[in-house]
Amino acid sequence: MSSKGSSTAIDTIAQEANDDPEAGTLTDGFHLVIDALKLNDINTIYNVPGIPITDLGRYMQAEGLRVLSFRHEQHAGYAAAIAGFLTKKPGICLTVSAPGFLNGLTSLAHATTNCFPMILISGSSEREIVDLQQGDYEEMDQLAIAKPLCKAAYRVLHAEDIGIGIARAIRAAVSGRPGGVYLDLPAKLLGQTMDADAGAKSLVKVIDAAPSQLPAPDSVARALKVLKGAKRPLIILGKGAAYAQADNEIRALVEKSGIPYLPMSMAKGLLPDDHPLSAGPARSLVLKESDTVMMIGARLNWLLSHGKGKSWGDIPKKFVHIDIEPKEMDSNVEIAAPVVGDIGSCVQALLDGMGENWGAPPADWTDAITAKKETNIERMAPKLQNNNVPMDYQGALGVLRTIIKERPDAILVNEGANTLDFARSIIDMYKPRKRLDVGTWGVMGIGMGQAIAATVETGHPVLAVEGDSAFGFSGMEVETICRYNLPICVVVFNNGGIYRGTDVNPTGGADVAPTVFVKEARYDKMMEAFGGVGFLATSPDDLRRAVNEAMDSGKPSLVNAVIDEKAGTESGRIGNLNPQSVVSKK
Ligand code: ADP
Ligand code: TPW
Ligand code: MG
Repeated sequence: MSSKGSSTAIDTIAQEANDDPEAGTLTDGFHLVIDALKLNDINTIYNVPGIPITDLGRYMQAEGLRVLSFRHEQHAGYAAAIAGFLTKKPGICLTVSAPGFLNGLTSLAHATTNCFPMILISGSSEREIVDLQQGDYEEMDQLAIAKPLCKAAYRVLHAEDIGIGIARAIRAAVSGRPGGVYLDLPAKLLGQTMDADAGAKSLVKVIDAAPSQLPAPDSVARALKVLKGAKRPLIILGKGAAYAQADNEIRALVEKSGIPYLPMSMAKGLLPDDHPLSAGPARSLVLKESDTVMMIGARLNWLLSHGKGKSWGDIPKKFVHIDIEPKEMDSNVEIAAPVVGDIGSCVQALLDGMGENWGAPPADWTDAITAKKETNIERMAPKLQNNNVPMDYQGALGVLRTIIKERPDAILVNEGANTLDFARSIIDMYKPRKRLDVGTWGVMGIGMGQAIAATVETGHPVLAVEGDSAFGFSGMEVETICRYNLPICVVVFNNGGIYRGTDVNPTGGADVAPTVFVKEARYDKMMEAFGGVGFLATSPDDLRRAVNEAMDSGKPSLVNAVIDEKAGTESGRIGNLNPQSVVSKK
């Protein structure tokens, strides 16, 4: 590394201290970072080593932190982001400068978009050289680049500010609406020294990092009034509700009010999907026919068609919206009763306000939902039991549905297009925060990072259900899974391509179509290459045997599940979002 640049006051003091036999012991930037993290109960680091943070990772491990090295920063970042979701503590991703930082930045932006607390800590080059653009090793103005993509971004220049810098990063990540925070640590900072006692005193333990935010009493009264007037009420639970860990309060609210609920993808299992008040299998009906909708930790974004349009039908709706972020209110439609606060406090306030004799919604509403659910479930049942070869999505997912029912503690990670959409509706979840997926962006590549963090943070086994394209984005992390010997079973839904494996190049040229992969690829061999167990499954019976064996063994495993290459549809269930050419579609 370059040694150019002026020395700081701290360096000078430290040098004098070293020369003085009477002086106390010294600490340095490396150890202040570690001590600050430990003081705040942050014990796991998802990283990729290199200049200038290789030794930081080594010292972290020496000091008892768990340091997990990935093959690419994006996956370390997705791991950190989902660790934040699962634990309500910021997940930490540690990267090198410029390219490593940029690789991590995608996942930091993802964390922010999904409201997951995460801190991306990147080493950076010499400020003096970067700011004059003199071409330092991996030169980049990382702080400026990170700023628009995260909730907050900080840089620490002096060792004595490390404690404050980390405290600010933690508080920014978890308080209010959680999100991603960038923390820039220049190489020179890590080597700075200072008196150890003064260093210890400079550290900050963050007290009450995410304080309760109680809703205003009149907002609660207004919400109760709107709910009381409802003839066809509906609750929508989003991943903010899962994040809040107010599981008992939410369940009590649903059951006391008797209001049917629809879980968003990552809120599945907050109440078990087979709960009598689940309206999951009657989704279209409840969106169209409801007259009052209470959103709890879910945004009216594209995933809910912005709260209007065809899927919401013609019946005017009144919205009650519980969220910690005041700006979320009226983001897409008028909110009749905004309730701003943390979900635990808001839901408890509603429960208190409902009293003992709240009463159930009109029976014609709940009966209509139950009837629709039963019809849909009955219609689906035989499809889920089919034993077709090659497998279709229903046959393969019918098997995995049973496996999750039998193993409700396992965490399901899921990405792909058809593989995602079918799995989300077919696989029932029974416990909170057991379903992790592509989130708000529908991003491909979260799979292995999420799988790794899910088991590391919770100790539970993981079943990762992956489209073959989706898996490819993070496939090299199977080495990471094997290296740490993690109880992860990856099932690759191998239909030979993106959406389908059947596209052809219309010109007849040598290149295959843009959506098509190598035929009969053997993803199972990738896991075997690193000492894990590979399985090939061509029928639902094979799949059942393989996944059960893998989950029983707890060994890193990959099941290559051969799916009919004709079975999928373009973009799964969101093909309508593709723009259409007026010229032709060949
Ligand atoms: P989904 O994709 O499941 O619909 P979203 O990510 O759109 O969910 O919405 C999550 C919402 O939850 C965000 O608006 C966020 O501000 C909110 N949120 C997150 N944590 C809390 C909390 N503890 N209390 C209240 N709201 C929260
Ligand atoms: C970072 C676009 C959405 S879904 C998908 C892509 C490439 C893959 C679908 O194929 P898969 O599933 O996984 O094989 P299946 O069952 O339908 O065949 N880059 C990023 N994110 C997204 N969403 C894309 C591209 C996309
Ligand atoms: Mg595919």
